Amino acid sequence: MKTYVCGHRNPDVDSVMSAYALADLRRRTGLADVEAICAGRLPDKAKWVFDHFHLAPVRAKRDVYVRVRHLMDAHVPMIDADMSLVDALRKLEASGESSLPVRAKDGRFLGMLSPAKLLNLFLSRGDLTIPVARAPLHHCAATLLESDPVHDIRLATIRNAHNHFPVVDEQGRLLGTVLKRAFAEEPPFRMILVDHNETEQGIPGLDEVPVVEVVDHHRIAFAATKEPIRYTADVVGSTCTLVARMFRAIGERPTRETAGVLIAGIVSDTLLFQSPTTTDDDRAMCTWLEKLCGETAEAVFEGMASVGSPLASMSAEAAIKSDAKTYAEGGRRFVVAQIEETNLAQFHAHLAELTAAIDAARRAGGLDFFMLMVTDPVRGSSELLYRGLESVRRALPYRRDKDGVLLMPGVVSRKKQLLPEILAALG
Ligand SMILES: [Mn+2]
Repeated sequence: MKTYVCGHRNPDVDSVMSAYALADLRRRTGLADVEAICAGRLPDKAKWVFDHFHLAPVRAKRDVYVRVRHLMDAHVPMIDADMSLVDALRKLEASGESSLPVRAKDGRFLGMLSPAKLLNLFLSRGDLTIPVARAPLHHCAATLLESDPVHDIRLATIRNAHNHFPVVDEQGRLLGTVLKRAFAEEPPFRMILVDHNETEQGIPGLDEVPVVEVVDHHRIAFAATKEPIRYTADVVGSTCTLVARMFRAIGERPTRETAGVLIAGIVSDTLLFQSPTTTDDDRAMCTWLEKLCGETAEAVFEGMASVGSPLASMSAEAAIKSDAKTYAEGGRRFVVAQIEETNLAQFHAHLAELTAAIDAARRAGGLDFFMLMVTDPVRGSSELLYRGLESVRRALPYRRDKDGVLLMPGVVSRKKQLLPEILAALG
């Protein structure tokens, strides 16, 4: 039976990485069919980690609802419409089923072959060498769509008189059969939760699937379980710290790649050990993992920080030109450039190169002033690097910080918020 390892909705790096590494550990400890999944879109930083360590990323999955296709019975054969009725009846006999689905040449579902429907044909001594397509077929009403969630149709099928339900895809092509008893069986997969334990925070459909294990570092609000489950929780900075500890506890060494994945989760949740949630155990596990991985925690953290950061990934010259607009207003020529940067620390770290690049661009373009607006779309604020005419800078309504950068809280639009202030400053 399949087991999914999954973190919380709106997944973060710790959720994704702990799922990946725990699936690796469980595979080693003998769980045959285990897959790490991501509850929704894979974060870009997590994608960087998998690329960096040459790993296939975990699969993004919208939900874990049990669907009709999960219940299909592979042992129930299908009858092709051009088969002779005699051969089809032999196949039906051999299958031990009371009826079998018939499919047309183009794959469409035609109806069910059932001896009861053929009684008239037998009694009239009809020719049994005719193709199935010309025999009377049973048209049962309950054809199921493979993508139907089972919870929507369970009651209707259990009440239905038939025991066999043909399953079709969106195009009406026959895919197989679901037997009635499948609806009463346990779901065909299990869940292992990482980095969360509350059902409401989990992947949709979680409440229908048995949870067999939890590894987490959050408050516990887990539902009562029917059977004993494995539950690992502790007050540490990252779920990946707990997974690393579990590797160590049974004498398993993560591969270079899995060690890197675990480091990514730890430094991401602890903000490279700066977060107040950091514990000695986070540092100790990370030191162990660094040896196995051959990369430092700082390097992995920096790599992730460069994702979605134009300042970390391009030169200062390229950054100031990537979205620069030139204006001629009030007898002045000037440029307002804008970049999006979710990590404003990157901006301050690159201030010297950016200033030099801007001054060079001012000289080359004969500009009166040049400003670079660095917008943090997450916080909805910007900071401004201004070079040029002092009179204009002084007339702008923004406070200067100690780096000389102008602070623009709540300002995100160059056109609607910054430009009117510049025009006012030009008088
Ligand atoms: Mn976490």
